[in-house]
Amino acid sequence: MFSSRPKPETMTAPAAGASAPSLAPAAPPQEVRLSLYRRMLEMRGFEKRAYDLFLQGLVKGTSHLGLGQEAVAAAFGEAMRPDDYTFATYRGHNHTLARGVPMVPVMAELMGRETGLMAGKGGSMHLTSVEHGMMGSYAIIGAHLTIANGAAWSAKVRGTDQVAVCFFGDGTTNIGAFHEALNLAAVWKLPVVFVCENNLWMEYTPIGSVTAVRQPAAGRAGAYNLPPVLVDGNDADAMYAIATSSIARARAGEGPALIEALTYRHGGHSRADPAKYRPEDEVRQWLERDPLPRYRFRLAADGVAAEALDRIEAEAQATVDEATAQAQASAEPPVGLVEKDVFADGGATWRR
Ligand SMILES: Cc1ncc(C[n+]2csc(CCOP(=O)(O)OP(=O)(O)O)c2C)c(N)n1
Repeated sequence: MFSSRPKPETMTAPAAGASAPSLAPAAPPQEVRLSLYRRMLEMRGFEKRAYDLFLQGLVKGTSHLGLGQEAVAAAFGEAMRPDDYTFATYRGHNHTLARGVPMVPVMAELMGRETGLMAGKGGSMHLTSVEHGMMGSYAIIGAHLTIANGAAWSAKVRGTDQVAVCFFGDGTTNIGAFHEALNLAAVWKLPVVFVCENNLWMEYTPIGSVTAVRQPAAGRAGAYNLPPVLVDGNDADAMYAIATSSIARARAGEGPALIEALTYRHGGHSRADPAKYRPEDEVRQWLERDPLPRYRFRLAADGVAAEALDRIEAEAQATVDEATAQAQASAEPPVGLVEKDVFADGGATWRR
C-alpha cells in the first residue's frame, strides 16, 4: 500500500513558496457565513439522501459524491456573479447546487425522472444548467479545463466581465490538458479561475505516489507564471476569501488563478467503491476536519445563537426531504424522449 501525501498536517505547513490564505482569512460578513452554512448543509443532505436512494434502487447509474468537499463549491457559489460560468467534473452535485440550480430537478435527474435537469437522460455525471451558469459536468479528465478557457475567452472578446471557474481533482494535474489550458490561460490572460480540489486520491491511487512535486497544483503554478496558492479546502471562510479575491482579479482583467484546495472525500471514489485502500488513520484525521461541524463550531464561537443554527439545519433537511418527495412523485421519461435533444447542428450561418 502506498502512503498518500500530503498528510493532513501539511494544511498548516504549506509547501515552500506556496501562500496559505487559510491561515488568517478575514471573516466574511455574517449573512454570507450563514448562507455558506446553509449551502453546505443542503449539499451534505442532498448527497447523503442520494446515497440512501441508491441503496433503495431509486437512483440509477453511478455517481461520485463530494461528501467532505462542500466548502469549496459553497464558497465559490457564494462569491460568483449569476452570469459567471461553472465547469465541474463528474463529482459535480455540489457545484451544481452552488449555482442555485433548484434541488428538485437535480434529485429527479439522479432518479432518472422526466422532470430531471436533463429530462432523466444524463444522470449524476452530466448535470448542466446554462441558465444558472452551470456549463456542465465532465467525465473526461482534464477536458473541461480547455472548454473553460473557451468560455473565458468568449467573455473577454465580448467584454462582459464574466469569469469562468473550473473545478477538478488532483489527478487531473497529471494530464496534458491541464498544462495546455494553464499555459494558454496565462498567455492570453483569460478570466478563468482553476480550482484543484486536492482530496489526496485519484481514484484508488494516492496522488503523491505518481506526482513529481509535493503540491500537484500549487507546486506547478510557477511554470505558468502564476502565484502558488494553497488553501484549506475544508475551511469555508478561507475558501470564500480566496474565491472572492481570485474572481475579482480575473474580472478586472488581471488574468487566471490556480488554486489548490486541500480537502478529502469522506467516501469512495464512486459509489461502487468502499474505499478500503485508504489508511484508517488518514480517514480518521480528515473526518475530524469535517467542514460542517467545524463551521458550526466557529459560528457558535463567534456568537451565532444555537437556535439560529438549529433552524438552518432543520430548514436544509426540509429542503432535501421536499426535493426527494417531489422527485420521487414525478414520472419516468416517455420512450419518445430518447430521440429528443440528441443532436443539434446549430446551423451553418456562423461559417459566413
Ligand atoms: C481522460 C480520462 N482518463 C481516465 C479516466 C478514468 N478516471 C475517472 S476518475 C479518475 C481519477 C481522477 O482523479 P482526480 O482528478 O483526483 O479527481 P477526483 O475523482 O479525486 O475528484 C480517472 C483516472 C477518465 N475519466 N478520463
